Amino acid sequence: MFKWFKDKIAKNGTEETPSVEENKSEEIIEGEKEDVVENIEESISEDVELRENDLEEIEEEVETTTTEEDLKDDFDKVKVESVEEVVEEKEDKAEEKVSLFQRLKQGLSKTRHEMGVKINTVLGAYVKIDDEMLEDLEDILISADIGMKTTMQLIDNLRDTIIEEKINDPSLVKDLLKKEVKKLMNEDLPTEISEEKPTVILVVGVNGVGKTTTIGKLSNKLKMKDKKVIIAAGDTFRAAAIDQLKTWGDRAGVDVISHKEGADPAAVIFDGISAAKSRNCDILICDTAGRLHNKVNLMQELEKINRIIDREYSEANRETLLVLDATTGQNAMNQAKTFMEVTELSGIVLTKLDGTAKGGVVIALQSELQIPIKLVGVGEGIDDLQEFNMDSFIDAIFD
Ligand SMILES: Nc1nc2c(ncn2[C@@H]2O[C@H](COP(=O)(O)OP(=O)(O)OP(=O)(O)O)[C@@H](O)[C@H]2O)c(=O)[nH]1
Ligand SMILES: [Mg+2]
Repeated sequence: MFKWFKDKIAKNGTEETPSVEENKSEEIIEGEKEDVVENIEESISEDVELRENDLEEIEEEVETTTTEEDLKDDFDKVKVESVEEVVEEKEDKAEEKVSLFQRLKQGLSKTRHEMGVKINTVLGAYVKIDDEMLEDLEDILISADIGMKTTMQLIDNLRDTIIEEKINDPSLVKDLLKKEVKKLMNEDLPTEISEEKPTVILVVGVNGVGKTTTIGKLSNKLKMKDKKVIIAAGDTFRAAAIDQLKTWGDRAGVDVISHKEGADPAAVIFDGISAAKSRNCDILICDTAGRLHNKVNLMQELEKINRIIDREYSEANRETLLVLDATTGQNAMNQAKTFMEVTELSGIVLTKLDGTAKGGVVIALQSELQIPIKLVGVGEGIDDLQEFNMDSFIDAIFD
């Protein structure tokens, strides 16, 4: 188009125009100029139109291809990122599970030596299953504090299964025994502690079993789950008990509501409830005294505390956890029976499993009392409290 214009100019500029025609052609030249201008305008507008079309086409192309690809890329990126995140999260959880299990296994090593290792030795010594072998198993279970009643029931059930399924190989017996233990312990019992807002957890048990320590560990555990926790120092028996709880509260970063030594425990719980409400807490944990002279005293005190909670915090979910010291073996069973007579229990915390070979008492407690073990203490550290998992526990003591 510009070439045409250049040609025209060149033509006009180089042609020798006859001078005679000069005057007469002024009009013609003027006309030609107009033609030239018209042509230039036409071609410019054509060119603009063409470029506009090109631009539209390019824009359209860019829009469609880029948007789709970009979207796809973005989507893929998000997909990859979220898959990676999920994988990472799963790996973290698996690692956490493994380390929890290792800690549990380590904590239960004494019980495992008393049970799992001895059971392996007995089963390895027999070529076929007979009554003598079952008697040897019975002795091992009793010495690991599973208790006479639960042991007899386990061995009877095991014998029935062996006969029913016509099993001869002693190496299969351990897995059968694990299955029988699980059945007897009743997998359907609710093992989780209520964490729904608002919840009151009353912690009871005789002195020295680990109530205060458990409260400290549990507060920390709940706090790590972003729960707002508050503690009421309901054991007013000794000033040291209140100080001990405050130390745990500091460690876990949780406030402790307390009165002076000798104050009415129910009044402390009352203040604890008010604080839990006004500070918008999720969970209130109440310590109680274990040093009560007799069953009547214990019953009266727990009744009073329960009345206060019912009256002042009726909307709260309730947990009453009985703390038992695993090192006391069958004595823990007797304590549980006493507490069941004075108050309703929603779960058991079994402490000091790390220091005993009597971990089998877990099986007896849950089977005979049908109260779920909810937490187990496997050491004195703040992280040494675990949610009870029946499968992990059984694996940790039998394998
Ligand atoms: N090894 C071990 N020691 C524990 C565990 N739980 C608690 N203890 C220890 O047991 C002792 C008693 O614990 P406390 O928490 O004071 O017991 P308590 O029931 O509050 O006792 P009172 O306040 O006297 O009624 C402390 O030395 C704790 O460190 C555990 O799981 N393993
Ligand atoms: Mg205490």
